[in-house]
Amino acid sequence: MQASWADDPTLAWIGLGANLGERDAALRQAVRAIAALPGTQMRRVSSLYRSAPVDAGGPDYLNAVLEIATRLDAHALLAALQDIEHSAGRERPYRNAPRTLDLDILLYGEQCITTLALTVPHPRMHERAFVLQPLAELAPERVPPEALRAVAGQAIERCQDGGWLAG
Ligand code: PH2
Ligand code: MG
Ligand code: MG
Repeated sequence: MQASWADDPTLAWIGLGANLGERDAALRQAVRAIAALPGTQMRRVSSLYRSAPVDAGGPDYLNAVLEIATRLDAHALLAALQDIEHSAGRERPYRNAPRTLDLDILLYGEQCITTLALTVPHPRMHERAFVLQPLAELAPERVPPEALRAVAGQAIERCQDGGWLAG
């Protein structure tokens, strides 16, 4: 059985997205819930971005990235994020369906993880401006400039600085 609790905290970056309901309220509530997880400290949050759906339909998304330090292992963190999505009314009628809240582990320290439940780094993060732009604000060393250039054509607008969290 894998340990779910480590002695030293690991830096992790979480992608937040919503395109249904009160999107900004859902993202704010999610940040509060993540910061309250056991062994977890919120470090920084990116600006808030509005982005057109990529490989998906429905209304525009609000997206941001959150940096945390956590003693939860990656699978325990995933389970906790799924609980938070569920509490926000997340439904999964089909792949990439519009959603009230999506929380994705983008990076978990330097770890590469491939299990049935979880792939880290997030397998599609390098194709998505709505991940790379906010992540580059917090961890530019983890975002190759050529990846940012490759997504430069995607429709995305920075709508608020990190103060969005205060509401
Ligand atoms: N999430 C998806 C699919 N497409 N597009 C945008 N703009 N933002 C998202 O968060 C997003 C998406 C699947 O998780
Ligand atoms: Mg996602
Ligand atoms: Mg997801």
